[in-house]
Amino acid sequence: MSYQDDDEEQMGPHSESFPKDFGYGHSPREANLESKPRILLMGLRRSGKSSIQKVVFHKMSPNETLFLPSTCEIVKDDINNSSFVQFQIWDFPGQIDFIDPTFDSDMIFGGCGALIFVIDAKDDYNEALTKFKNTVTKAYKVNPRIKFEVFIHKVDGISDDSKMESQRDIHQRATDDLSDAGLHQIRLSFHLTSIYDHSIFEAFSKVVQKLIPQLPTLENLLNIFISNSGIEKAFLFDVVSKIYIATDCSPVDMQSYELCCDMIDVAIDLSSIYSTEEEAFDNKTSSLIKLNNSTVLYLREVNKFLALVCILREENFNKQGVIDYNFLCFRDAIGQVFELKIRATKHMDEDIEVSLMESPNDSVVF
Ligand SMILES: Nc1nc2c(ncn2[C@@H]2O[C@H](COP(=O)(O)OP(=O)(O)OP(=O)(O)O)[C@@H](O)[C@H]2O)c(=O)[nH]1
Ligand SMILES: [Mg+2]
Repeated sequence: MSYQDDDEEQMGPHSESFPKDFGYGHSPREANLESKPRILLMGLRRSGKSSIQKVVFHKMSPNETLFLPSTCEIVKDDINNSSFVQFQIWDFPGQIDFIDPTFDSDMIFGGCGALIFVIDAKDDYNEALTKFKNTVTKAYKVNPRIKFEVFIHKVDGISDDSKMESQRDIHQRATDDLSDAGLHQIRLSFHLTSIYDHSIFEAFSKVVQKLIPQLPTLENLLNIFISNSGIEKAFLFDVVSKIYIATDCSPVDMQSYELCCDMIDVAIDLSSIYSTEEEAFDNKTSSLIKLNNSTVLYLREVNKFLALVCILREENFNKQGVIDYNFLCFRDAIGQVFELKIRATKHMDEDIEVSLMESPNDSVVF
């Protein structure tokens, strides 16, 4: 079981300050919707599914979600941020009924990569747990490869003790229910989330990462990069959504993640105000922030959609030349992974993709 600890203070709403034209790209290559991994958002009515999707992928401010109408039919959203992060999110109406014969479970669960089940932690969750059990049982029968992710949601304003208590209780009951149904082999991941802080972005990052076949390569590249550059922590960010698609193997603490998210906001905001270029984020984008605790934050553009954000000690930044040189090697290597994927997609040549997945470290040369 993987857990995400969340003992953060409640934060203010996220910046909505991305320029409007800094949206998701759409290319003809990406038109084939059905072949992309699918993430399903399920859970009871008003548990917060649509809010999560809007806040993470459409820059809606958390307060605006108060006015979201209830979802009446499945809403399919295509996410095209980068070649690494391509998937669809299907937002379900809370009242959907699996027993209904018109519910085509083979089609819905068949191509599904991850199923996020959202449980409102502020509400009585008995009904949610029953629905969870029915949903997982049905989905697992159709497609046992689905990753099941439980978002214990709306934990803002709840004390740390009650958060932990809800998580323990939900975990226990969800696992017991599944064991009773003879499904003890299913692995569940639990995340404490809220749209009012960074926890929802962190949780979504982890869900998306599980769907990226190149993840081991990316992590390996990051490990090599940081160990050769005197860097403490590095995140590879999808700039538009601010989910991180990979990080090095050292543990992630929420504060570092928040700092890096905020840095992206600052860099893009300043760039969109003062830059004479059309795009706020391009191949010359870089940013350096020195904090008053002898820590440096360093951001570099990797490609049109990805940024590398690093945290390091000030004295290690003396060797900026080494860091910059290593970064160029890192960017090249990412380019190679990216090119391989494009080629594999273009020619529909599955061999390339498979060989990339099986020997993910081949292209790593620094
Ligand atoms: N406090 C708090 N409220 C939240 C959070 N996420 C969503 N909400 C609120 O929950 C209410 C319901 O949100 P929706 O996103 O419409 O819920 P839904 O699951 O899509 O509901 P249906 O479409 O009816 O199934 C809204 O008023 C949101 O503002 C959260 O993290 N914290
Ligand atoms: Mg909804």
